[in-house]
Parts: sequence; structure tokens; C-alpha cells
Amino acid sequence: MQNPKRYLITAALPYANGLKHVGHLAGAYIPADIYARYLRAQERDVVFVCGSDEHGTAIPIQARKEGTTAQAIIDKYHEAMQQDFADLAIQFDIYHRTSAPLHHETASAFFTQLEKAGELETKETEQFYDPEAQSFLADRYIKGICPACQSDRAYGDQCESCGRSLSPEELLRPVSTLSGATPIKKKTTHWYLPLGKHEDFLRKWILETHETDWRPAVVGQCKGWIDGGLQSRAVTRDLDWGVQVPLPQANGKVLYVWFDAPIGYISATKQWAKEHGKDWDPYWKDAETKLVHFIGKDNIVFHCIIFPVMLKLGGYILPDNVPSNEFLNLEGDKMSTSRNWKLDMRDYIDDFVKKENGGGQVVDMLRYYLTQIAPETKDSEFTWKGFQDAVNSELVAVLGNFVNRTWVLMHKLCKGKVPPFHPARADEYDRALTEQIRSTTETVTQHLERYQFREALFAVIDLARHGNQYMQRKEPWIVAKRLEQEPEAQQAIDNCLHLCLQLSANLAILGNPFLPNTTKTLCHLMKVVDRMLEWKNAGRIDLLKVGYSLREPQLLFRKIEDTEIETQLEKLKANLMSTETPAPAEQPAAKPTIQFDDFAKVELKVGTIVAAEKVEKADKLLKLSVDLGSETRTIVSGIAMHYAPQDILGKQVTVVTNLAPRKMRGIESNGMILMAEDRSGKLHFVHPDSSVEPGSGIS
Ligand code: B3M
Ligand code: ZN
Repeated sequence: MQNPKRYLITAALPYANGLKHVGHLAGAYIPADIYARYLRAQERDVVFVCGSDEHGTAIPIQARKEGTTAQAIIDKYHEAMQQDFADLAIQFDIYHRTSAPLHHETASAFFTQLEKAGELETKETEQFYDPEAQSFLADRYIKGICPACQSDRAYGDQCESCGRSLSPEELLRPVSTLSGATPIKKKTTHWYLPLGKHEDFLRKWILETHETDWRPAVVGQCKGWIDGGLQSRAVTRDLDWGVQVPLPQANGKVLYVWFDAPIGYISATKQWAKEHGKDWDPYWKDAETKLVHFIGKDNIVFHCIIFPVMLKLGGYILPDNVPSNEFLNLEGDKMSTSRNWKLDMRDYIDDFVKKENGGGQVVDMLRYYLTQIAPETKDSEFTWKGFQDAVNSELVAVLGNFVNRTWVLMHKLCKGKVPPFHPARADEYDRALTEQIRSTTETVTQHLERYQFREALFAVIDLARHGNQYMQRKEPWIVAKRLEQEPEAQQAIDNCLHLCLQLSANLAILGNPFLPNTTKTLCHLMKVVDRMLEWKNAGRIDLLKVGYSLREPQLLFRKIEDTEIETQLEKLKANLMSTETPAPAEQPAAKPTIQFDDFAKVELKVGTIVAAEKVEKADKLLKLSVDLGSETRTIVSGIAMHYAPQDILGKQVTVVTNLAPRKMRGIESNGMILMAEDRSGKLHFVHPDSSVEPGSGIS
């Protein structure tokens, strides 16, 4: 779209179920922020919206993990993510949340509109249901044995051990994670968005109109979906967390999180408009608005197929582009939350940003490196060595060095003032540099317009590199030695530093979308105000007025030391070790045969765990209270690495009740719980296949 009247920029709404890592940052937030900053510098009418995605099963699941409520989880992570983005200079115009009443109203009205227009279908299907908890079960709530790898860490959507995606039907011995009951199938009615009806529209819109301006990987994925046949998608769920379905017969059902989350972009815009006395409508309904969604590749189908159909049906505009990124790996391996192989934004903030006064330059270092390695066309990789190299050999040695040399020499040879330019003495180097400034402006602009952020950044650094080469050729410090015999040599010095200063001003403008803190420092050094940073000023060589006195030199960047990256690498490895499953247990040697009398000496009973807590300063131990019918016993058990206290309440277990008492960590343990150990070394309770009276004997 050429010269749109206004822009609406969105970045994927992160789930409020945990901190986000640098892969997320590189995938959506940094590119979106660069683009929004660039448009603002062009004085375009632009709104950049984001917010927390606070619905879906991910939230209550995290709540169970942390032993708290879903509300507490979203409050905690909404706050934390918002802070992390702010700390890394991601400048949203609004960071909203989908739990806000305005969002619930907006999403619910959207559903009603489609339902009233007859655009949704209902279907009755059989879904898994927990008869004990009296609740339908989302796939994630069903646990069982993986049919592929036999691990017991398999869920109804995916196996956590081998990564295979699963459907609940495939699980062996499925149980509900709510109650431990075996799920049954129960009929339920849901609302569906019939995507098949919109195939022609999608085909034309994506494969014809956007075949060349969208990234090939995005078009490719869309083509795959469309060619594969578009199935109707359920837009409601049986769940008690989310936006209520606004129909009386849908009591207890909520909108599917992927139905309500993208509507979050609209409600965020409404909230922003409200706070700024604006009208939100044209941003979503006027054809002259350019809508751009920044996302990671796992979100393509939702932003390019499902949401556009919803938008079309609702009478909204469609995205002009969906620049989606591939994944960012970390030190040779996929980033993973469950394996703790990741670098959270918060980790970087704590280890680098908070330790430094203001932290601006280390923020820009991360933004720089993540843009330089952005996975725009293929997966790429974050390595600490790569980070160190990018900082030391580019930011420090090229950009920082150029600015520092310019300022030092200008103070030494031009009395700290912008020297005049003497056209009569201009030479080919001056003309080449002037041309370089102009052409770089064009290159950077073109790349930004095409969402090629790494190329754009490369061109900016390359301009600084040209600055260094220019300085090296002109050698004003050598020319200065001739001044006594040849006073007019001052003109050559003036010309060189005049252009170097104008180049610095251009670097401030062109670098601003990527490195906003560095630009701030440059503005401080040049004693200029933000107005100078308007994009239309880029390419000019009269930005700093002759005779204007500038501040003393100040280093833009510091080096990253070897010890810093060593510390980070060690930290990563330590994190991984703390979560990695232990080496497979060795098969115990067979024990000698015993007589029945020997066995009969052991008293075994079924007990029910009624209380559980961690034992202080003992990683492996839980202190349990076990109901044995006639008595409740305290038993200390080495299962803390395998079970969280809140997850085992009510579980029935096998107890050796006549074992001599033993003290562990000062607590007397009266009995032992039998556990089965699997190949990976994980422990499992041994219990009756249906519930029995506590205290029942086992023989
Ligand atoms: N929360 C998924 C994700 O973070 C989802 C994005 C919603 S964008 C509307 O990958
Ligand atoms: Zn598996």
C-alpha cells in the first residue's frame, strides 16, 4: 500500500503464563518496535499496540503448577512482561490485557455479530470429560503414556518427552489431571467458523494479491493450509477461564483463546483511543489504514487465515503484511522452557541492564545483536560469543570508535565547535562521503519499508564504517602538524570534521529506530533536540550549525569482556542440569529367592496422603501425613524432585507400615512409601487401581 493515511502496528500478544525469552523479542517485538519508531520519525499517524494474552488453558495450567489462582498468574506475568518490554525500550503506544472488561465486551460483541449474521455453525461432538471433577477436559488436561516413546509425560496435545504432537485418543492409560479419574466421552455443542466457505477469498487475497510482497515462508505456509483443505474451526471451548460465550444456551462455555486473542488488537486500539481522545474506528475500518502484524512463525495460520476471515466478516480491514520470523536457537539448541534452555529477557535485564547506570547502552547492544541475527528468512542462532563479537567489533570498533574520534579531534583541532565547510577546498573524498550519506538514507528507508531490518541495520553500520575510512584517508591529526608552516591547512581539517559531525547527526537519525538509547546519547553530545531526528532530515549535511559548540566526548559503548560471556555460558549449563532428567537407572541385580514367611514379615497397607510439605534444606524430601484408617502417620519420602506437594494430596499409596522408625533431617519417619522407578529414573506411586479404604491391607 502506497502512502497510507495511517498505520496500525501489532505485535503478537504474549501469553501471561511466564516470562518471555530473547527468541520472542527477536521474533516479534524488536522488529515491530523498529518499524513503529521509523514511522513515528516520519511523522506518520501510527499506533503500535500489544498486550497480554490472558486466556486459554495455558493460564490455569500455570496456576496449578505454581499452586495459585489463574487471576494471580495473569496479574503477575502481565506486570512482569510489561516491565521487561519497557526495560528493553520496546515502545508500545499501549500495552493492554485481554482480561480487561473492554476486551471481554469487544470479543463478545464480535462473536454475537458473526453469530447473528449466520456466519457460525454449531456442531455436537463427543469430548473428553472428567466425571469426578464434572468438567470437560482440554487436551492439555489429559495425561497418559506416549504411544511413541512410552514416557508418562505425555499430554492430550503433545508428549513432553519426545515432542510428538498427540490427540487425547492416542494416549495410553489416559487420566484427568484435575482428579486422576479416567476421562469419559460426553456430548457437547460448539460454535465453528466454517473456513472452507472462504477458501476463494483467501486464495485470491493471499496467493494472488500478496504473493510477492509477503515473505515467501508466510505465503508458503498459507498455501499449504489452503491446499490441504480448510476445516471448520471451533471458536468456543468448555472451560471456565476466558470470555463467556454470550448466548444463554452456552452456559459455562468460553470463546476459544485464538478467537478472542487477536480481537485483543482491536480492544487495545479502543483503549488507546479512549486515553488519547481519538476515534478508534478508522484504524480498523478505513481502507487507507495499513495494518501490519508482527509475529513468530507458529502464529501464521491464525493471523493469515483465521483472523482475516473474522475481520472480513466483521467489516474490518485486512492486514497489509504479516512479517513473520522463524525461530531463534540458543547455543546450538532449540530454546525450550521445559528444559530451561533459554535466555529470558529478564535474565539479560538483571545481569546487564540493572547493573549499569541507566543501562541504555547495554539495552542497545542486545537490540543490535538480535536485529543483526534476526531469523527473517531462516532459523538463526544466539550465541554469547556472537553477541560479544557484534558488540566489540561493530558497535565499539566501528560506530563508537567513529563518534569518539570525531568528538576528540573536533575538541582538539576545532575548539569544540562545529567548523565551517570550505567548498573551494572540497575534494573527491568529501564528495564521496556526502554521496554515501545520501545513498545510505535511501537504502535504509527502502529496507525498512520492506521489513528487511537486518539489511537496514547493516547499512547504518556500514555508513559509520565509511566514516572511519574517510577519517583514515584525511588524517586530520597529521595535517595538524603542518599548521604552523601552512595555516590554511586548517581548512582541510575543518572540512573533514564538519563532514564527520554531519555524518554523526545522520547516524543518530538512521540509527534511532534500532538503537534509541545511542541516539539519545548522540543528541546529548550534539546538544540538539528530538526535532532533528525527523526522518526527512536524514541525508542532509547541514544538520549541525557552524560555530555551534558541542559537548565533551563520551563513549557510546563499552566492551563485553570474556569473563562476562563465560559467566553466561556457565549459567546456561547450570540451568539445564537442574532440570535434566537423571541418567537411566541401572537395572537392579536380581535378589535371592525368599520363602513366603520372609515376605509375610512385611506389613503393607494402602494409605491416603492428606498433607505434604517440603522439608527445609533438603531438595529431595517431602514430609507427608498419610491416613492409614486408624491413624495418621508422618512419613518422610524422597520424592520432592518428582512431585510438588500440592499435586499429591488425596493420592493413594502403598506404605510399609512396620519398618523401624528413622529420623531424617530431625523428623521421625514412621514408614516407607513404595515407588516404582522408570527407565529415566523418575519415581511413580504404586496404588490400587480404584480407590479403597485407607488402611486396607495388601498381601
Ligand atoms: N499468545 C501465542 C504466542 O504467544 C499467542 C499469540 C496471540 S496473538 C493474537 O505464541
Ligand atoms: Zn513421547
